[in-house]
Parts: sequence; structure tokens; C-alpha cells
Amino acid sequence: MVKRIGKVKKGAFSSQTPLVSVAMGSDSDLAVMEEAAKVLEQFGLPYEFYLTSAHRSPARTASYARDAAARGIKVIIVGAGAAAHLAGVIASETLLPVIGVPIDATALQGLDALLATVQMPGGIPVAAMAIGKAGAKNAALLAVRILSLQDAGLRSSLQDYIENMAREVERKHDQIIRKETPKKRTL
Ligand code: RP5
Repeated sequence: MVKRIGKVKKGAFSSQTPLVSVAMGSDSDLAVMEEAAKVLEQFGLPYEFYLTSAHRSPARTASYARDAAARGIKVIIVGAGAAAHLAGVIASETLLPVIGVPIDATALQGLDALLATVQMPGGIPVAAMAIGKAGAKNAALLAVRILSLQDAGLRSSLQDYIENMAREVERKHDQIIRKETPKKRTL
């Protein structure tokens, strides 16, 4: 069960139609891409998962990307590993912002996917995140930032999220200090 952040304010994005599409090239990417879903759920943003492969199902990939905006999708997050061309291919078939998450799927530990995602030739942008779970989490947070441009409630939830993170650092600091008793320090 995903815990929602403090105040999720319903704004223009309170519909149940998915606003964010989380695409991935293989079911083997799902464990990583679930990190994006967790964040979207925290913010109360409707999303969908979509499995499609740039090389195994090119026609499905093209029609998914072409139809996404008409279905109400505002941002597409794409997880892909190996020769990770899925995000670039999707970006070439839509005007929506596309955020790529390189997946660690091969002996190169995600470096292959990172370079494939980040090195888009000029003209078709893909926002490249970090490899793996941190990248999936940040992809969702970037989607939240994009959507919050037009939704004050979402912007306020984002502000709360950021402030909670800062408070968490202070809480963990206090925890460490409490464990470090003066007795231990003198030993
Ligand atoms: C990519 O190849 C997928 O995104 C996945 O990360 C990787 C391996 O896919 P599987 O062989 O596990 O289906 O297309």
C-alpha cells in the first residue's frame, strides 16, 4: 500500500483517465518501473502501465505513441534496457514530453541503456534519468513537476513532498546523534 503525501489537493488533474503513461520494453523492466508508479500514486495522479517494444512490436509502439495525446496522456515515462531505443522511438511519434529511464538489463549494468537514452541526436528530445530505481522515481517526480505547471494543488503537494524530505534529513540526523552516546564517544 503506497502512502500518500500530506495534502493531495485535487485540481485540474483529478480525473481517472491516465495522465501519465509508464511504458516499458519488457515485463522484466516492471520491478524498476514500479518505483515511478509509487510516486505517481503518492501524488494521486492517474497513470497506466504500457508494455511495448521498439524492436519486437514496432507497429504497436508507433500506434501507442501516436494515440497517446488523444487519449489524454500528458507525459510519457519510458523504461528500457540494453540498446534502449524505445524512448527515442516513442518521442519521434508524439509531441508529448518523454522521460527515459535506463534499465540495468545486461552485462553492461545499464551503461548501454544510459548512453542510448541520453545520446538522442538533436531534434527529438528525451529527458534522460539515472539508471534504475532512482531514475524511475525521478521520472515520476519530473512528470509531477511538468503537470504542476498547470495545477496549483499539485504544485503545493510537490512543495510538501520537498519539505518532507528536508525534515526527514533532520530526523535521521537526530537519530544518529541519539545513538552516539557520550559514553561511546569516550571509549
Ligand atoms: C529491452 O531489452 C527491454 O527494455 C529490457 O530492459 C531488455 C531485456 O528484455 P527481455 O529480454 O528481458 O525481455 O528491450
